[in-house]
Amino acid sequence: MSILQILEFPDPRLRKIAEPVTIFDEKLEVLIEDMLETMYAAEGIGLAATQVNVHKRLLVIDVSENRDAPQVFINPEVDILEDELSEYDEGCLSVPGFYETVSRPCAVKITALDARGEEFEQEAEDILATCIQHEIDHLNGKLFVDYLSTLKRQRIRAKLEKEHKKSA
Ligand code: QAP
Ligand code: CO
Repeated sequence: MSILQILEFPDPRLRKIAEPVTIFDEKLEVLIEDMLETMYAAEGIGLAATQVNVHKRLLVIDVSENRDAPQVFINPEVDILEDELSEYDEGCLSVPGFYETVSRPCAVKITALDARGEEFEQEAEDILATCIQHEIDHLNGKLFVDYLSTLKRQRIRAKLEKEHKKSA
């Protein structure tokens, strides 16, 4: 297993639209294991393939307290179950050090494939609903900072660019 490098905002590769997964092979299983390992090592609750520069429609999530309940969603589709919105302080492994409040539908139904290509459905609310929507946004080239004001987004961008220059 290996820990993968996570792209950071404003890297333009985070804007790519991911392609559906069509091949369910050993290589996909290795990618899933590596994404989980990378997410746990970074102490994240969700990671989309886009963030590790793989432009395929898959994401991993673990919102459990004990960090022992990994979930994999391949080619996920989201249906909004309730118009009500919930607010969460969102962060992102691709936007390290920044958290801002974002509103999203509070209850969703996800249809996705598992690692073997079998379809499943799952209803989600609270943090899981927020996290899945956040991760699916990544697959569409979208980041949580896109929901903020231009001013806030530009401040975050400037601070991260400065840090990237320092460590380059
Ligand atoms: C998305 O984000 C999410 O800045 C997943 O220094 C986050 O796992 C959905 C992280 C919150 C809903 C609520 C961020 C770790 C992890 C950081 C993450 C950091 C270290 C973010
Ligand atoms: Co993210």
